[in-house]
Amino acid sequence: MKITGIELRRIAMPLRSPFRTSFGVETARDVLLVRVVTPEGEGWGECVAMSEPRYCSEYVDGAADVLRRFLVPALPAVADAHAVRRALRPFKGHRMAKAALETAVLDARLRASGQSFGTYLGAERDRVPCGVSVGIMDSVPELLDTVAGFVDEGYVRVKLKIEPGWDLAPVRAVRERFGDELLLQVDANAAYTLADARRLAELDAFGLLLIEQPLADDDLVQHAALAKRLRTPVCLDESIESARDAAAAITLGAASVINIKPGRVGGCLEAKAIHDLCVAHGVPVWCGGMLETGLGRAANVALAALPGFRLPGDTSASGRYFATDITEPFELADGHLDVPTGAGLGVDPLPEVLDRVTTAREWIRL
Ligand code: OSB
Ligand code: MG
Repeated sequence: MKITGIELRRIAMPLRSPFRTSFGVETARDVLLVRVVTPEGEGWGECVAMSEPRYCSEYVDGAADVLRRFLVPALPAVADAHAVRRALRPFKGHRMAKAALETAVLDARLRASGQSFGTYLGAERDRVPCGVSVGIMDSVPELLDTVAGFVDEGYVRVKLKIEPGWDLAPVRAVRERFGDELLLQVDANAAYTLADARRLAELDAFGLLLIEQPLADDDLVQHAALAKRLRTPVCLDESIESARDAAAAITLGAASVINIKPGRVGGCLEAKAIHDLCVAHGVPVWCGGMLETGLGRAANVALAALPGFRLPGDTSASGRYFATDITEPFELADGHLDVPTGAGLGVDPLPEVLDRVTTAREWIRL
């Protein structure tokens, strides 16, 4: 498949409500989309980098820069996803930028051959159970109202964002209000240190599914030490950028569950490799999210249908994030999202919506 050009398109998507984590508050999603154009058709990839390098070192302007300066010029003349992955390997890091480009090429390929992402990746389900990630709030009553709304909508699992000062009280309140049956987990986005182990162990009383990324991204050794002091399973997000990282974390005892985000690990191929590794080690995985639009969501939902994804993911419906998505909205039915069955990602950007939210376009001819 010959690529004739690449479009980098920047869009601004207002969030329905501010999303607060231990690393910052998001009120709008600033998204870079990659469109690959070939004689046989086009393909799309969504870059999950955020405006500022707070979740990880990548950020949207940096991703656009590395794409136009290094990654796009390195594309092989005849591109398939594996060849793209090999061609990008010499450039260190920038996994979110690489993932967007790899996804766009894979999408173009699969659209041309009529195969869906799900089928290509090895999906074994036609719908996936969905959880919801709930940001840090100003008060516990406000949190309880928000969680009640999501539970009423049918979400099968709730994840609470935590940080020092917003941990035991909100978890206790949600448990008391919604009972022991609610599947509940927490995500600290690296806000604690090992000195907080005693406090984190108090979360053991609440029967959480897992605690996600309690400590620093680059500290597997301390996560292993913490895991020994908790009954709550430790899950890693930010720490896992590759299958090698996942293997190290499992070997060290730093993680007994892994959150897989295709963007964070450099694309669906690496995500699948992590999945396969975890299945081989009996480690459950689930599909995380980065507040994606329908394009990124389609890839996540396809991935989440693989057999090792044994826990509900942060694959919420479009309406949890945006008043209007750039694709047909993903809608929750009985707590699940359907895995798209159409060719490639199986969803298309709606041209009028896309144009309305576009803030910049750049065409790179190859
Ligand atoms: O840590 O999982 C995270 C959103 C942005 C950046 C990091 C994270 C998140 C979420 C929300 O928790 C996941 C989603 O609903 O897309
Ligand atoms: Mg996380």
